[in-house]
Amino acid sequence: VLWTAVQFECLLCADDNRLSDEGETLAGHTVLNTLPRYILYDVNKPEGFNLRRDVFIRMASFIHHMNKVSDYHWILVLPPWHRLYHWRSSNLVQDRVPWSLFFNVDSIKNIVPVVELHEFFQMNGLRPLDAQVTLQDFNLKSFDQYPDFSDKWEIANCKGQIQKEFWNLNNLTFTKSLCISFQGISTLLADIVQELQPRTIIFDHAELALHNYYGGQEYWRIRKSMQFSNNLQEIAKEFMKKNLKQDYLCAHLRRRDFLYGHPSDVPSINNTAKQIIEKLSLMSNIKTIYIATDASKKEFEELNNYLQPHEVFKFEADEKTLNNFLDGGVAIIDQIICSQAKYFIGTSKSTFSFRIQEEREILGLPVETTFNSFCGDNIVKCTQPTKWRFVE
Ligand code: GFB
Repeated sequence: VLWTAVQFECLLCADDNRLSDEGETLAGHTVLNTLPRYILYDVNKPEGFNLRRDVFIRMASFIHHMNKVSDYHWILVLPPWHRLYHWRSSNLVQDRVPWSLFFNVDSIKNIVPVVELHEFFQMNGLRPLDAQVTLQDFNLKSFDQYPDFSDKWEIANCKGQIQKEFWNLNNLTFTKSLCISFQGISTLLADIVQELQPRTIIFDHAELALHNYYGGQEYWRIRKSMQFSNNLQEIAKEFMKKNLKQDYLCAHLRRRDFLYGHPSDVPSINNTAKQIIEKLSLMSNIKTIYIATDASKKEFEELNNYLQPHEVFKFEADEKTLNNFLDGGVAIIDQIICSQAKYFIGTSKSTFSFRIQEEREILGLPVETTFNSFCGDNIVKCTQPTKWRFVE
């Protein structure tokens, strides 16, 4: 593949700790081809794992676009997973986790030119990045003004604090730093790159850049490439082989901060159990229940009691699995198991549930077994998730 060849060339400049343009001489070698340029990004700190996966797709489409419109070859640097708010095991060090712990990065590389952060450092050394761009919203000037949804960006005064140290790395520095008010799709970022002409650039708050075409062909091509790592797939498979010998229903029950963030979407434990039992009564062939949840132990036990005499399973990581694959890996194991269930019911508005629905679409499971979510306690009209169908 093209970028592998180009990367190889860039290894010449790794010795030198600097990137160079076409024709420059580095350590006695003449670099004939244009060397790649790199785009790094980060996302608003409190955002969870599964929204971040979505932001990756937007940035991957941006990289595809850059490689169509620019004379240079652009590579996206995968932002390490770092101290996510929902990763609660305080005894584990969950800093700067590479994508390869969770994903099959080779599969992603077949579709998107990406490198892990440590690979970028091998190429770039300690050379400062040419630009740090902090994206921010436009100010709404007055209440009576019609909202303007047109795609636009402009260099502006910084509204909030800008990030000084990405992923706690004090050796990642920048030659210049600016704030840009931004509204639009991710490919609009290309205009910023065009203006600044950097060789290396980092965008912060990349979540502000929207999808070019959510649910389109390119979206699914990138999404499909984000396969989970073989190790995690193996652990899930073993668990299923041992425990889930018959057809099972998976319920994803999002609680904790969702109880405050989306109170009307999360049913009480008792009502959750009622909704699961009601579903099962309509499907005579399913008797087993798998629960994926971030609920506390006490809440899970309460749910389990309400669900008796059904057979109820939940994945509990042993110490070794948790140490090796961290909270993020355990969450993915839950997602893999739910993606293969005979029937899935998730939590409304949870991106954790959305990603399971996508996985099931990729697997080609019947649509009516996938796009289902729990109804909140006092909801008059309980809307079900939009059916985002896989397109090839
Ligand atoms: O993934 P996520 O963005 O989904 O964040 P939402 C939820 C995190 O909680 C997951 C843990 O990444 C896991 O770490 N978690 C949730 C679970 N459900 C499960 C589960 O079934 N099993 C396991 N093992 N872990 C949004 C957040 O969460 O909720 C926003 O992204 C904000 O930052 C909002 O907090 C209220 O879309 O559900």
